[in-house]
Amino acid sequence: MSTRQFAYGAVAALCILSLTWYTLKPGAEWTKSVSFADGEVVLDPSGIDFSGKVDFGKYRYRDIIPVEELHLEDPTRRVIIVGDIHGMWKPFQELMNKVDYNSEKDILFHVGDVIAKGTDSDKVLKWLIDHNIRGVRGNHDQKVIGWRIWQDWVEAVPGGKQWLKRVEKFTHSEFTSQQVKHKESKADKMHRKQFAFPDDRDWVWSSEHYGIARKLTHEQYEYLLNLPLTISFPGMKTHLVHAGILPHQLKEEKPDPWSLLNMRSVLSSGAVSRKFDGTPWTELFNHYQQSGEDAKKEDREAVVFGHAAKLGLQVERWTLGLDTGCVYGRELTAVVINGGDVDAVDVNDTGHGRKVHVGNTTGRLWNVDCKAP
Ligand SMILES: *[C@@H]1O[C@H](CO)[C@@H](O)[C@H](O)[C@H]1NC(C)=O
Ligand SMILES: *[C@@H]1O[C@H](CO)[C@@H](O)[C@H](O)[C@H]1NC(C)=O
Ligand SMILES: [Mn+2]
Repeated sequence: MSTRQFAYGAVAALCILSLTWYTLKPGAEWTKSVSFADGEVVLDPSGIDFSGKVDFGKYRYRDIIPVEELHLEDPTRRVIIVGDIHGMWKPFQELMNKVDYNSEKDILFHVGDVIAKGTDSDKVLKWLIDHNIRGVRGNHDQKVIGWRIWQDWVEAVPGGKQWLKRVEKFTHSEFTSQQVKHKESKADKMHRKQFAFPDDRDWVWSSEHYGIARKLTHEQYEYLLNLPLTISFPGMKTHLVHAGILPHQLKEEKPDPWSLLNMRSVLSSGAVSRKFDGTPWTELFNHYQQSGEDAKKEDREAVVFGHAAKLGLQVERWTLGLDTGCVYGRELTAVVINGGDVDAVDVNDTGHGRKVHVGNTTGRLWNVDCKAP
């Protein structure tokens, strides 16, 4: 089987698979509304139907940034895209200084995973909010969002707040231990069932993400909720996504969120994997963009992403991976774009300020060194 056949086979299989995911994922809408007052969640007086399922995703799918907003024709203005920050406040600020970020002239975007793992998630979030910075949701941002939705839900239900107080002191192993479960009152046994959260590795009781979620201000929570899964820049023929996206998913109105937040490779079965155990999605994506007739050239699109710290900087013609593992003591990287000449890219240049393709334009890479927390 040729690579090309494989690529198309994989893409076709994915269409089927994403349908299966929809039926498996807990996605039923929580149609009840809650409102906020003094940081407390209070019930909407219109009443709540507790029989519904909670939507732990609250996904926004796509933002489109019109070409006029980018000012690509103005040599004094720039579009900057920064890789996974993960609460690494100091290197983030160093990088902003190094590229001489000017909030009046430059437009900054991030590729998600702005929080968790590093020590200063709060400072990073505050700065992003203060500077009105847009970006996409990462899988770590999503874990925090999911927990916050769960916490707000539990507290909004009668008896939930008191129950949460009782169980919040448990570590993960205590919370899940048979001994603790055995000793619980009948009412608490019922609460545990009533407030069940998804049983998978993204939901770890008493985790760092749980704690960050608990401490988010309403403004910070709203900022995270408003991060879309993808941002499209038709003016540069480029899209932002946290982990990855396949060509057919670019055309879908609501592509499967889990793949966009977690994808690293695609198995020969067509399933998307969060590990590097299949064909890297970037290989399929670049192959798809490069195949086909000249007539298709106008339609070629690129993706800028993060998430793959293990592989580090990934420069290919139609994909650019910016997660260079800052939180693991490596570097924080940004690409700085101001409407360059595509033909002038030296594909063998590995030096600092290296020029790279970004869709139908170019940018230069900048980075700073990081110290693991
Ligand atoms: C990139 O494509 C967009 C949309 O077709 C177009 O408006 C823009 O001029 C192109 N940029 C370059 C540098 O060719
Ligand atoms: C880049 O390096 C490769 C392998 O060393 C070489 O074949 C190619 O000619 C080089 N390309 C440029 C543009 O220098
Ligand atoms: Mn990630």
